[in-house]
Amino acid sequence: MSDPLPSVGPVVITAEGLSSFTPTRKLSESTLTGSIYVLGTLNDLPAIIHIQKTVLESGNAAKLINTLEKLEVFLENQPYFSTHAWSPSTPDRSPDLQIKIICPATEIHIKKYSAQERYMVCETKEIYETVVQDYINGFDESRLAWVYAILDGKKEADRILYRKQDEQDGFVILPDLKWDQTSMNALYLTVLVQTQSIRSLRDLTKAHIPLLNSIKQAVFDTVKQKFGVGQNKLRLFVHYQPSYYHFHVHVVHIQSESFAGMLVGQAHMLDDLISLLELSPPSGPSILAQKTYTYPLGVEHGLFKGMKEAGALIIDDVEVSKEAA
Ligand code: G7M
Repeated sequence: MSDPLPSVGPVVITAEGLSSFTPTRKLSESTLTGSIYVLGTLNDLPAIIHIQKTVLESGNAAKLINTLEKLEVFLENQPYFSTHAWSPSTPDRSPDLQIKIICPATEIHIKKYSAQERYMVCETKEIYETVVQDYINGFDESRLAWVYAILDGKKEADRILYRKQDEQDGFVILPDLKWDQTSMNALYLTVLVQTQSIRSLRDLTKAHIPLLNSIKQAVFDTVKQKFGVGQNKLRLFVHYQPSYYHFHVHVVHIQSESFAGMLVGQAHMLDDLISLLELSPPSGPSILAQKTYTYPLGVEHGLFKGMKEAGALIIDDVEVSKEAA
């Protein structure tokens, strides 16, 4: 199908000229970069405008942080804070920045957010029992303070979307730290279970199937009722390894672009977990407890050294033949 360019004179682009841009509709948006493609007309000509903030250069980022005109904190769960911010040029309009703050940040936070080399590891049941379990048992309780503060109603109480009160089967649904509740395509919720007995998906048993199903149903009902988003638009998944060893489920809109934590290897669909539990033997360890997990691990991760010593790192020992080289 041919779609010839209309023959018009030279189009001159100036800030003044753009003031007459009339938007027709949004064509697409990136939840990752916050950029938008808008269709409209410019001097009666159809025009597509892609608008995106320029990538911040590190020197400018610090300057921007020092000179903000206004800041509104919408999540406070010390040391974690999420805010909307206004840079100096836009104090009276909608916030042009979403700033997340960790303060006071620990050495572990610093390592977590530092660019680092990552390697594939293969975690068998034996490696779990000899390396990972010790790591989880030694996990500093204070790192879970934010979770307990939410479950106890001491933090983020006004953000709770749903709460089922029960020692064994209770859970809460609330917006994740990463979501500012402005764009539905970026919807990101977290479900925290009440029980402290499930530290990771390896601890799930057949007995947890009703809990997992009731989480699913409550998420679908809550998201539909509060945000008008249908269950066929949601991805429910669980991390392995997670950052926090208190069982929780991630709920993300399928239009949301990939966070690193949504990649295969780390993200496990909740439905797959339920299915594997259903297929597990009636008694004894579940398939989830016994299976091997393969995932990338950063060299700064607390598990890395132990995994390396236990031989869990996948070795790059493929011999390249002369022809292939
Ligand atoms: O990687 P892991 O599966 O452990 O993910 C933990 C999730 O909890 C991430 O999606 C975080 O963004 C989210 N999260 C972390 N903190 C510290 C908070 C918090 O203080 N409040 C809320 N609402 N979510 C958090």
